[in-house]
Amino acid sequence: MKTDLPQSFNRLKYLPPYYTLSQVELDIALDPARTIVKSRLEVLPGPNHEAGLPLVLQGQELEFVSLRINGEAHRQFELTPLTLTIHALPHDGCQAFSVEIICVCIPEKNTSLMGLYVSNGNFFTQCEAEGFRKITYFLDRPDVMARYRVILRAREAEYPVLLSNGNLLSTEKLANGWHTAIWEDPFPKPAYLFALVAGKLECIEETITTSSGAKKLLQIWVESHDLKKTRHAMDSLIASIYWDEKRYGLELDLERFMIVAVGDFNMGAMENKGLNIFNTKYVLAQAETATDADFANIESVVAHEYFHNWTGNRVTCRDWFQLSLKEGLTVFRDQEFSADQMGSESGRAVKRIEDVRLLRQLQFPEDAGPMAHPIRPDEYQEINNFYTVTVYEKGAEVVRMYQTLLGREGFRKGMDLYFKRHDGQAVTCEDFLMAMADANGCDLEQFKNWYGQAGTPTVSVVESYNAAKKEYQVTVTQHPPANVKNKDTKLFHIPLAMRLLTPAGDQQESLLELTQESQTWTFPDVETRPVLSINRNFSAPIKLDFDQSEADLLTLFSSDDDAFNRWEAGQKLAMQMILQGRLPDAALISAYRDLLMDPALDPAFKDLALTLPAETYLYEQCVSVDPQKIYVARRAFRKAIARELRMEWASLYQQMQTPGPFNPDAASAGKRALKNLALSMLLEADPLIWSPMAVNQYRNADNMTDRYAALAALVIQGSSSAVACLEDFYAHFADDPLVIDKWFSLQASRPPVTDAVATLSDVRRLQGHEAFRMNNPNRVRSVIHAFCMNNPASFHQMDGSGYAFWAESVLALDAINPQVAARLARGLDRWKQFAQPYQSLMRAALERVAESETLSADVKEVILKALG
Ligand code: 0A1
Ligand code: ZN
Repeated sequence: MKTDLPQSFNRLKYLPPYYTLSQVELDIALDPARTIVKSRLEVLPGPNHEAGLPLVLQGQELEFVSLRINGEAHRQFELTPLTLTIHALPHDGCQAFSVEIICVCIPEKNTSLMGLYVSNGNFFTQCEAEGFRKITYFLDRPDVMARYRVILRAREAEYPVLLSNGNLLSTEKLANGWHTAIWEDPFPKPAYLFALVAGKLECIEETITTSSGAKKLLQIWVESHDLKKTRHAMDSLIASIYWDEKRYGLELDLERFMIVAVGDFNMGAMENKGLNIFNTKYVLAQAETATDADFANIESVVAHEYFHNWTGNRVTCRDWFQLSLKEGLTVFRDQEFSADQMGSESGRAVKRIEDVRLLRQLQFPEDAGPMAHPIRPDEYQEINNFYTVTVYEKGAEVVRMYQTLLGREGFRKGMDLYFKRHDGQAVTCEDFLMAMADANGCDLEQFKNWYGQAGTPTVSVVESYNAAKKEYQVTVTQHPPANVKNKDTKLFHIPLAMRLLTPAGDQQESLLELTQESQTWTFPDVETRPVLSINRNFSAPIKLDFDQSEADLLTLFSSDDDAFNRWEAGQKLAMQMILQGRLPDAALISAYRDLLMDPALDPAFKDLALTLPAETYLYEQCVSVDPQKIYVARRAFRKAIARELRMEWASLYQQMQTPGPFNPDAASAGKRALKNLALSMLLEADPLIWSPMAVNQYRNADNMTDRYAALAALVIQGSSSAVACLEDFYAHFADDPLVIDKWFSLQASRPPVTDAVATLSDVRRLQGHEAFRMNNPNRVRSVIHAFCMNNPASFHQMDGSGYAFWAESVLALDAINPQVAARLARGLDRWKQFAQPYQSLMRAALERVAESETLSADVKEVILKALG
């Protein structure tokens, strides 16, 4: 292992900048092999300035050409691989001065996809968090905000479109076949929000009028053959703009707002000011090629990036420890938007269930593992590793709790004050909390602890009913998360929505605020023993330790008026039985049957209620995980539901057909979801009988949701028709990379049919396929990540073959794209939780990666923390 200790950054060591910038001028001559970047920076002494301090700029993988200060060549500087330090500044740096730098970067060699890179012949940038320093030497930190004026130059035939942030001032054709475009962004911004795009792209556009009566131009830029797939993204953008006006009084502040799609992208999308850059996966959709889930994801990612225009761009983060300030808040906003778009109360509940399921499946394990961190971390080595489900999804839960505590109106008051105080600034999570507190005249001191402590708290509940006094008591106790016990843990402020369910229905919902370690609440005049419904709508991101009887859980499952808790009771019943190796008993089957056949219930809710807890969530309930045992128990449980409810599945399959043209709205999507659950259950029950119906659906579907669901059901059952359908699917969609990603990921995440080793050999075969690309993140994720992180039963093999494949893949990817490699490296985070021999085999695989001499900072941090 390399012995040099990784550099680590500490939140408490924040210092305001010594120097800051007012104006940035960039002149960029785009050439894949040699892009020349000329910058002119207007530098000012910063809030922390002292006379004589050098100006230290960040730069990475750049070729330095020249430096001028106030127009004169300047030689007093030092270059290191990561910095340019400029000494002997005019007036000791106490007055404004200009810095002009010329440097060169090589976009075509940039496989990290950070900074300036080439994808399918076009240029794109990704600057968050620290990519701008790969374009030019700069004060690359979010609390340095400047106005940008950008001249882009390129050969016109190859790069007819030249885009950057803000407004287009002018364009010009030059004599040598080159052309230029000048862009100016009126809003000061940190470098991480800079973007440029150049190449052969086309757009759809719309002009809308916003609340102040101003006209705004909206554009979505894609390769020309994808234009037909942009309508849904445009509709989502327009809906987001109007929603933000209505819910928060926030108007689009630019004359022009652009979205550009790129096929090579590390993440989902990026909120660069006025020029959002998106992974194609979150822009392109058509009924024939995108599933309902894709449509929903596009709607929420488009909204997310748009909402960042205020929560992230107008008010940004002081430093990267504050990342959740913009991400938690913006995820909360996009969740609320998507919930409203569902168009009904039951739709809102469905969205909430989906969000919580994701949180528990991904964030709870993170919060219990070696990478656990508070939503505002205290320490990091590589900031790219902190774009986590904790910062995003738990961060959103924390923001949601403000709303639960203050009410929607109180939350809105807090938002208004936040913008009034901080528009145009780079601020901290504490500033947000203070705006919420001050706007509502309340004390949120204890609430702060949600920002500083890692781990998921457990809340235990003990109830008692005194029939003689007609009195019900509940005692609630909070326990610090097990993995952070040793530190002096502080108590959380936990909002618990609750209601006592009684036959008379006479008890109202109330909010218990748990601020002490243990509190008891007494309820008088409760005529009969009630059933407690607590943490309704998942009002706090906690683990509930409540030994509720199966009879009470069944009552909740069949009649709780809080849809989230109704779903939750069903999950808990199923989870307990699976972990005990039991099959569903008659009472549960009958509750499932009643729920499925209830005409008043939303089909999307039924689908979620009959979807079992994920294997990885089941792991979290075990002290020592045996992945094969859990897989077998869960699968057997599922098969029992499939068989016992055959008749119901068959009838739902017919009832849930959605005739007429495809509509991606929530109601139709819900019906398709339930229909396709029915199909997969029928195949689970009797694959031989029902496979032909799946083949039929596969062939005749007019949309990807139905086609893919049928194919998946066949592949998962190892049906003899699966091979031919897979071949047909590939032939049909070979030109569409996003659909081919689905083809790869379906095969790589197929659970073991007979023996699991077969899946790994399939994965190796897929890697040798002509369409596999190791440098395209979507493709890599659809094969390698899908197998290692989304197919636990095939991955966790007793011979350690899955782990060996993982180690080999982490190392191979790290040489190409450290961020994508580091995500994969997280796949063994929870190794200590596993039984033998898995645990030792995982450790050996981690050690094998750790031994590499050439690990990136990204992968090194993940691996060393896992082993540490
Ligand atoms: N701010 C973006 C996420 C993002 C972060 C880093 C990226 O490149 C490494 C790209 C996108 C968002 O929250 O959508
Ligand atoms: Zn975001």
